[in-house]
Amino acid sequence: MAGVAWHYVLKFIITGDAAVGKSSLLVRLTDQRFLANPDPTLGVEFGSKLITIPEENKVVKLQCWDTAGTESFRSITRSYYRGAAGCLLVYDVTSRQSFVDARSWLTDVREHADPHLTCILVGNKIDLCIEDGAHSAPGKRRREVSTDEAELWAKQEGLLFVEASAKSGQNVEAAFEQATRDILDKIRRGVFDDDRSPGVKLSRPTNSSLALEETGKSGCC
Ligand SMILES: Nc1nc2c(ncn2[C@@H]2O[C@H](COP(=O)(O)OP(=O)(O)O)[C@@H](O)[C@H]2O)c(=O)[nH]1
Ligand SMILES: [Mg+2]
Repeated sequence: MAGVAWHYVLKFIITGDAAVGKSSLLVRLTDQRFLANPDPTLGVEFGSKLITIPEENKVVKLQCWDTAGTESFRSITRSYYRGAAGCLLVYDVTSRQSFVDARSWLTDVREHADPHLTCILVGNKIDLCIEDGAHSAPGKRRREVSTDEAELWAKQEGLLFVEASAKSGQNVEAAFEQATRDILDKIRRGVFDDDRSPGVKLSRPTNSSLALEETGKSGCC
């Protein structure tokens, strides 16, 4: 891998109800920190992170887009979803409503994004849950969505699944890695290509490894 900054650039989108922790997951991924009182996201925010997938001997640059806009006006979604290879569909394990609403976010994703996009369902805020049988404690909440129920729904919908905490950092990088492995597998199988993945370009450099580059690369990343 000498001299190679990255082998692939993959665009990820993060979607789900307001306050489920989308921005916090992105900040945890890119900055390894957690803000108890983050500013609400204005429009679309962007974060970038290099990750290594050792068994593939590949370095991948994740470009992650985090929204607020779609929470109140979903009309910008088309441009937001365009070219995304991966999606984090986030709900809060202590909010049943956010899990119910994940269905309509998934409908939006299916309507606007590449049909081959890899989507991972992320149950966030597991650090908040009161353990089974434990009494309530300050700052803790009852879990409203069981792991089994979410896992079953994810399976039915063909989604990957993980529970995570932006606060503790548990499973945050793992969520992105799991989705990235799945995307790399699709690239290997030729699922993503120039015609079917607008905004994403596949090319074969001379060293015969596949490179995935965004077309019309902007200066932001
Ligand atoms: N305890 C806990 N709080 C979280 C977690 N993720 C986010 N939060 C809090 O939930 C609130 C909303 O988070 P934010 O990232 O702005 O949500 P967004 O609207 O989906 O982007 C903030 O007060 C965060 O500090 C988590 O994993 N655990
Ligand atoms: Mg936000």
